[in-house]
Amino acid sequence: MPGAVGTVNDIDAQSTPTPKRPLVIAANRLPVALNDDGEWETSPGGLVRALLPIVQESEGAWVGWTGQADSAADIIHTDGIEMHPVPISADEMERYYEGFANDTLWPLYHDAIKESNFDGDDWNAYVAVNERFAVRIANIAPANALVWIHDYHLQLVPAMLRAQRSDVRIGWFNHIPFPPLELFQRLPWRTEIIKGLLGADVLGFQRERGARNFIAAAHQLVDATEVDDNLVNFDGRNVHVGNFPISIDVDEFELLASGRAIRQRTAQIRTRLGDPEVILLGVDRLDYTKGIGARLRAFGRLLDSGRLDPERHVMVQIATPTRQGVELYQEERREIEQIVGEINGVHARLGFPVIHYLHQMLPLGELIPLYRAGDVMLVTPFRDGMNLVAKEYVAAHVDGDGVLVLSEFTGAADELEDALLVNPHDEHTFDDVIVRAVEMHRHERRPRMEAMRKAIESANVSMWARSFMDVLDT
Ligand code: ADQ
Repeated sequence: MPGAVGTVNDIDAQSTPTPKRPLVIAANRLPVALNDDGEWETSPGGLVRALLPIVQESEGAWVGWTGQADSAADIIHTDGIEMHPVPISADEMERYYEGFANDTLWPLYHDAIKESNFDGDDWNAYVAVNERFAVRIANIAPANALVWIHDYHLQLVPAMLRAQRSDVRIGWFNHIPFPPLELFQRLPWRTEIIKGLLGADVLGFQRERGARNFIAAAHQLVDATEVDDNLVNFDGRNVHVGNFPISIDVDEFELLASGRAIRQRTAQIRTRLGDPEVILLGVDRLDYTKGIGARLRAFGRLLDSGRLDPERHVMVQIATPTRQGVELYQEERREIEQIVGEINGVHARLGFPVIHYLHQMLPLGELIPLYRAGDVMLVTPFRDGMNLVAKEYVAAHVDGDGVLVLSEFTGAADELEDALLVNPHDEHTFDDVIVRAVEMHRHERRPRMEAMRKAIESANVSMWARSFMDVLDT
């Protein structure tokens, strides 16, 4: 098997110059939101912070949807860069975004843990929106630009753009897993997707396994041949296929987590929760891939059996609202809220819930003290491309303490080997691992946390961006 190339560990970000060519980013969403005064503001987030300076310095642009159906926004100027909105109608939002992207591709690419909906009209909307993105990029990209397309929403754009602009270099990065051939070939439009992606010069995946899955699919479905390590030939062109594990802004998390206000808030959170011996924490988008229900059930079983004690062990679950227009997400929310109610009904005491559940988006200033207050972090998805929450928890633990329980089905498990790895489908082991985490002595906790902190410090999100750009800019 070919070795991984282009991983963030290989490069030294400081010594890598900003590319000479302009950089155009294309993603489903623009990194902006309307503020209370009706002005566009850049949304916070590690990915945006890593990419914005490169776009600014290179005088590039960003192409994407504003998130509002039927909005006809003109070019948006924020943070010294041009944002080009791609309009999407209410019908397309239902068919392209909620339908094909999030009800067909999302479950299929996550091990088909839920049945995908295969609908020809949704596919047609996906093709139409991808074509609109390609045209917009072709119209605005400076000569010889680097175009970096993000994620599963835009898999047809590479070939569509290549057909219009032969001067630009085209990269695509998949934030979610790329499934094995056996699952991918269920997709009625599998050949179109593979051909769409092969229009790129560089295809990036979170894990080497994703890159291998893509290469196998490209070979089987369109007879693309692997000519060298991480190099696939199709239609007379070579395409680089590699893994580029994404990370977070480690310095920022460490800095924020070390501040006095955050320390005070951390102490306040502990008091508010009734000063339990151990706080177990989950932070996820409310998505069925994240395994929130299985995790809560494990906590409930441990309380039922007396292996955990509601007076000493308390769980906090933060679940961010997400994709609320999709039926599977509405079902997931109902199920999770029922489990929380059942467990609290049996094990809470007046004024002291045993599970504190918030279905809310939180500012970073609240999320970081929660990470710091969490003695045991439970990151247990059934499948996840990377999982940044795991890395954020480790970065926030500037105190060198804390235990991470991490699903082996996340990309992060490749790097965070000193977490307690778990198979969330295996109830018996899952329970044992949680108890082990809760009872772990500080002599074991601290070296494990130290090793995990080293692992993330050697690979931050800027290095990730540079490593991809290095391969694209050749
Ligand atoms: P997501 O599925 O969204 O991302 P993840 O990587 O965990 O998953 O990122 C979630 C982000 O949302 C984190 O930065 C976290 O801090 C934030 N968040 C979660 N709950 C929050 C809350 N209640 N309030 C505020 N912020 C909250 C997709 C893929 C992942 C991949 C990323 C990046 O599914 O596998 O790691 O992209 O490539």
